[in-house]
Amino acid sequence: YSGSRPITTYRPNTPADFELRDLSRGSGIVTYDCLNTADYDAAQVPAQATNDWDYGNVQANAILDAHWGTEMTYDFYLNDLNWDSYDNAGTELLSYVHFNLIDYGYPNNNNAFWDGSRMTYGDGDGVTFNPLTTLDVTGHEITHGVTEYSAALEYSGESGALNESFSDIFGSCVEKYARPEDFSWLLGSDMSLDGEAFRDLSDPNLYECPDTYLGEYWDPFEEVHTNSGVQNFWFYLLCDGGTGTNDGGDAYTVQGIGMDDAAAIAFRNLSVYLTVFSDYADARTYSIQAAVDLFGACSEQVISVTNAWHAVGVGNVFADAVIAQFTPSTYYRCSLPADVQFTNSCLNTSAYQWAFGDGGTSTLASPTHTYTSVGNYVVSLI
Ligand code: ASN
Ligand code: ZN
Repeated sequence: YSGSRPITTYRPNTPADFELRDLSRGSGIVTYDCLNTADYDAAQVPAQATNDWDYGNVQANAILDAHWGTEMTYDFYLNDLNWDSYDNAGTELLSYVHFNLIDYGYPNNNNAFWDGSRMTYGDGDGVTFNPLTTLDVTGHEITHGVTEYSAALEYSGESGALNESFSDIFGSCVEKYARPEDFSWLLGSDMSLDGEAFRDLSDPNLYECPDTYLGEYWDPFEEVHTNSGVQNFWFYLLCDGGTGTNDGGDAYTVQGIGMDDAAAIAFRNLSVYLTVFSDYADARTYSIQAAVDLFGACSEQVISVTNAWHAVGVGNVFADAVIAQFTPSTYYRCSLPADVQFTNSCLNTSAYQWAFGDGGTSTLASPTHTYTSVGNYVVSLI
């Protein structure tokens, strides 16, 4: 799908065959041919005497797309996001290609999936799709592994929609990273036989996914590949910018900040802040926080992140104001010494000046203070 590309292989000795094993990245990238069965144990690592690989047609070359796409996904995560393989521990990346379900009565395997430790790719039905080994799909599937080892977003409801969306987002980033000359916001377009892709991040409605929270095409049953459209469109607007009116009737204008900054913000949200049951409101709150961390309060990135969420119907436009607010872990203690944790929930802040009411102070974002004598204390945060 991507023309002629350099790949890394392995030759155990001379004159042995070259094998589709890349031992130069992390603990390795190994690509298997399932030989049109659904039997992982029978799968083989392709090997040949010369190191020029071309099986002559797009179907057979799916093995090479998967190998190269996995290498590029590994490089994108390491170089751009400082994340080593799917688990950030460099663990081996295994791909199983030509995985065919005829044995189970499903000949048209129009799917690819991550099962918790490896990728599997079907060959498509030959009518709507060729093999599912495009660059963006490989990035999508491996990102499911990244998500499992970071936020671990539960694969249902809004957390499931976010999980799916992060896979579409970073799948698109992999395509842009490795093949900038032939990038599109469509997911799976390279392998389409009928002109239809799977999804479009720049126009989710085209594939009956919502571009507005609770808007048209929002699925009340919360199918994860549908409601992912909201964060997908957020990411597209954040990268490229745009103006319009959303399904809630709100007019919006978003200045694009480019894919590098947008990806850094989305990844910090995924890897530092979001957790198993995070929802769209959390995605907004913590992507804004991630942008503050990376680019500073009131930066253009913070403004665009906020306004892009407003554009997709999650929260208000950026408010040009600084707001100080916090909550204590408790309002009273019955014994001394008494630790109280203060968690700030400020907006647009970058520095903190606390006075705990007993003479103690702190400049931490969310400090803990120990009270050592009985009394009422008024705490202030500037
Ligand atoms: N290809 C699909 C995906 O990665 C498989 C699934 O439905 N989980 O989302
Ligand atoms: Zn997925």
